[in-house]
This record gives sequence, structure tokens and C-alpha cells, in this order.
Amino acid sequence: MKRFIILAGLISIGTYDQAAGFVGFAYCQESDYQLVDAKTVTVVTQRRTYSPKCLKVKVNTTVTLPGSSIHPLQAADNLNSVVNPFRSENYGHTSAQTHTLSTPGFYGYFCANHGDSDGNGMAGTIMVVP
Ligand SMILES: [Cu+2]
Repeated sequence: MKRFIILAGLISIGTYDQAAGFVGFAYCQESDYQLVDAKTVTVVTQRRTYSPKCLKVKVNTTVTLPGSSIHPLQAADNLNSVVNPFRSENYGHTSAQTHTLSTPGFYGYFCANHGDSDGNGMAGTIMVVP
């Protein structure tokens, strides 16, 4: 149920211009997003969290997310109908994954061991803006 509410909230927005009360995957709120203005950005793990957990990048930024046997990387379901290239057909990626994000929107992900598909625990969101 929680997942449905989060997705419904994102879909109703349908854009990166958030209305007040916006909640992204992994409980990222608008003010939580940290803009990293670089061609390539690497998210790291710090104990059982991702850093930056709520990452904002410009379109066509190449983002690397960590993955390991301890922290298998899995993608959240597509948010805003944006295909999430970090999805794994297995439990999760056990190596770092790199993708260039060319479509604005939200990309959620989580650790299959310490997080879940509702965005609890070890999870994060990438917001891609023009
Ligand atoms: Cu983990």
C-alpha cells in the first residue's frame, strides 16, 4: 500500500517540478536532493546507506551505483514511466553499475539485503533534470 501511494504521488506530478509535499522513492523529499553538477557521478556506500542518498543530476550525466555481494543493487520499479536501467533480473547486481541517464525523471534503487522495493532501509533516488 505504501508503495502504491508513493508511485501515485510521483505519477500525479509527472515532472521534476515538484508540488509541495513531494515524496520520492527512499523518502527523498525535494529539499533532500543534492545537486552534483558533473559529467560523471559515483554514489558510494557508507555502512548501510548510500551517499548521496537523494542525488540530483542533469540529463546525460553518467551515474555509477555501487553493487556487491554484501549490498546487491536492485532498481525500484519504473517511476514516472521512466525505464530504470539499473534493474537486475537477479536478486541484485553484485558489481557497480554505470548508466548515462538521458531521460529526466526519477530513478529509485535499493540494496536487496538491507533495503526493499518500498524504499525502506538502504535505498536511494536519482532525480534527473534538464
Ligand atoms: Cu546493503
